[in-house]
Amino acid sequence: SKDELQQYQKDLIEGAMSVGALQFGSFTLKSGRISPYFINAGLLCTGPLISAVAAGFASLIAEQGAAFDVLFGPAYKGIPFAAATALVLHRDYNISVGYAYDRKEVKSHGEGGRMVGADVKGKRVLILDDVMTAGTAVRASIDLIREEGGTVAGVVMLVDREEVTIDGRNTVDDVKAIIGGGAKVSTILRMRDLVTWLENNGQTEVVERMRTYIYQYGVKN
Ligand code: OMP
Repeated sequence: SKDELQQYQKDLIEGAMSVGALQFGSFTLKSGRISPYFINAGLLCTGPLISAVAAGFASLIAEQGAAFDVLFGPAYKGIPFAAATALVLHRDYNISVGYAYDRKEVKSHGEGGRMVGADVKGKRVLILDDVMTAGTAVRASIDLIREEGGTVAGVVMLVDREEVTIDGRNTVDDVKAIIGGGAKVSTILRMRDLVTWLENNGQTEVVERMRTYIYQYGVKN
């Protein structure tokens, strides 16, 4: 039986496809894996799309219910998402939090430092990012927050590709264990939601290629 998708999930998938932020083909990932699909969240760069993404994140955060002070959106693609989500949390949920992001390059003049925006020192920080595959990027964010004196409160992702780490463990379980304290890792869209959408839209050939890829790199349930 097919899982039903929420309307906002369908809207996000279709919106992403319409601007090429979700593509099917053959793509080499950061982990070296050759994937039949790729999400380029940087292309979700219109008012309506960032509005949909931020609304999805805000709803996920409200649902997750983790207490936190600062939203951290890593450079570059996490930055507009964290800012827009802080705006929606304030406007629609009466939740007031700061947002912060990092620099890709260290600045030696002016105010210096690796971080921009809300101070994370001594704060509970929720990490918000675009895509999680083998967990390398999110682990780097966790390390950065800790080095800057913050406590990681949890993770929210736009897309969880539901894959294993480089050494074959469940990425989400691995990230939860690194954070500790029963932290939650939540996502707006998972690999299985993309497959459901493809099935519902008769994309049999793409579904086949997705399944082959999942067999190789997907989390074993
Ligand atoms: P991991 O660090 O392996 O979890 O991969 C996540 C990162 O890979 C993201 O932050 C992106 O930089 C990039 N990525 C995408 O943007 N979209 C994808 O569909 C897949 C990847 C990827 O390389 O795995």
